[in-house]
Amino acid sequence: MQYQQLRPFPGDFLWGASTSAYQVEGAWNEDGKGPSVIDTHVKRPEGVADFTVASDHYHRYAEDVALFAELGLRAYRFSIAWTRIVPDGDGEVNRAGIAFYHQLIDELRSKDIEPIVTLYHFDLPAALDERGGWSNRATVDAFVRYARILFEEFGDKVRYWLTINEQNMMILHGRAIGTTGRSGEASKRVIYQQNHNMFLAQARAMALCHETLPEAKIGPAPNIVSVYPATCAPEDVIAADNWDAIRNLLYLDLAVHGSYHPLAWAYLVERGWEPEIADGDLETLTNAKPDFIAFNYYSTQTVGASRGDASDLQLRGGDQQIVRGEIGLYRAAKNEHLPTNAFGWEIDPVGFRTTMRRLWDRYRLPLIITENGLGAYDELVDGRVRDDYRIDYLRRHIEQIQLAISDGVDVFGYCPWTAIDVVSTHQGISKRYGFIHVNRDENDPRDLARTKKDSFHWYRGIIAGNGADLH
Ligand code: BGP
Repeated sequence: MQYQQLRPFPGDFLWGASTSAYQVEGAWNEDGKGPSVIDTHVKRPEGVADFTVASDHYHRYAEDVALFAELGLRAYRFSIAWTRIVPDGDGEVNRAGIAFYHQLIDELRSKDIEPIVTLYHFDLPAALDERGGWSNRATVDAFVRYARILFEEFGDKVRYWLTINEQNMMILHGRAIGTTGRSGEASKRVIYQQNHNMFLAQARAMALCHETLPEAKIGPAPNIVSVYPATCAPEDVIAADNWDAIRNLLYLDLAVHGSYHPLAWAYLVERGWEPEIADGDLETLTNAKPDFIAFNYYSTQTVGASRGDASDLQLRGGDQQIVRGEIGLYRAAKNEHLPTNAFGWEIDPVGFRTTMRRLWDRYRLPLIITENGLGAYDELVDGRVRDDYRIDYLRRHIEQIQLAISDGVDVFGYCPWTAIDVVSTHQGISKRYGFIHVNRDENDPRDLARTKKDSFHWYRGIIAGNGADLH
């Protein structure tokens, strides 16, 4: 639909930005923090930065929050490191870790920045991983206990909670992004049991949040793409539906309705990967109701009918945004209409609108975008980062939010990835996303000085005008 007049962004729209604990904080073993699977198991290619120092936000959070305030952020979406709060996952509580997040949240609130807190963003405590990780149902109890600690500690300061970041990517691409730890080096059957256990953990955390914090809101945060058929051949449409069910709807239906999407379940049964469902599980899943859907959007994906052989598969193996293909199910295809970024991720602003429309159509829950952004090889030249390519990317995506709002979709916030440069999941610090440049490279942490990029000044203007100055 084309409009004569677009609807404005709501007055209380949460213009924000995102990070995650292990990618931004550094201080990986300080003040009592325990190791997570990221510290013990991530295997990086030679010369790619690790997460030990990251962007050193742990020590520089006050300076960073002052910059976020200057940027005009109304919200900041970050994660709490489980291993700072409970170093071994389910034992002693570490007061120093709790104190850090009190300071961070207080700093944000003092500047009128709404904290949006992810409970778990890829960094499972290594001690739990040693005991089977998500294969072990005791990890579900440990997660709920950890959630309870956070709700009790921060419940009077935090209104928006996210359960698990990109559970679907941990299941589908855990090896590529390095989130599996030891327990994830398992068969698909085991991994889909882990998936089921994570759904239980999420459901119980949502129910607990509602019980203990009636004013708070909580939701899941999967990575969602709209899936396009490679052509209008009916077989390609079936393939697109297959992949949509397994990649997106499995996770969304479980979070919202507490039930397995029928096509995804048929797939699991066909492969012999269906999880064991214990007595009471289905009740636990259906009793939990999210208040909103948070989702991360970077691109769409395009697939065709399976040819039944290795030509279905993407040779590079795939990652969060690069579709992999699966024999007998769908074939990875390239969308000739879309450009790609420097890392092979397709760029599709219009697909963003499609994704918002589809989510609203199916679930009728308010939406918040908790990640969206452009990874690029930024260069700091004479104290300036001229990232006009990022401005262009963000502008074109924000325009599509306004179109989706005009279509009648309830979108209440946008938190692009990232507020400040962080270390990428598997491609180092050279793949930058931030509004604020951090002076370091893969091997040398340098002075970690902060510099506002051109996109910082641009986004500040967009927020100040509540999205009215996009064009
Ligand atoms: C998402 C993750 C983030 C983030 C982002 C960009 O999948 O939730 O943690 O890193 O993608 O991905 P990458 O770092 O691989 O470029």
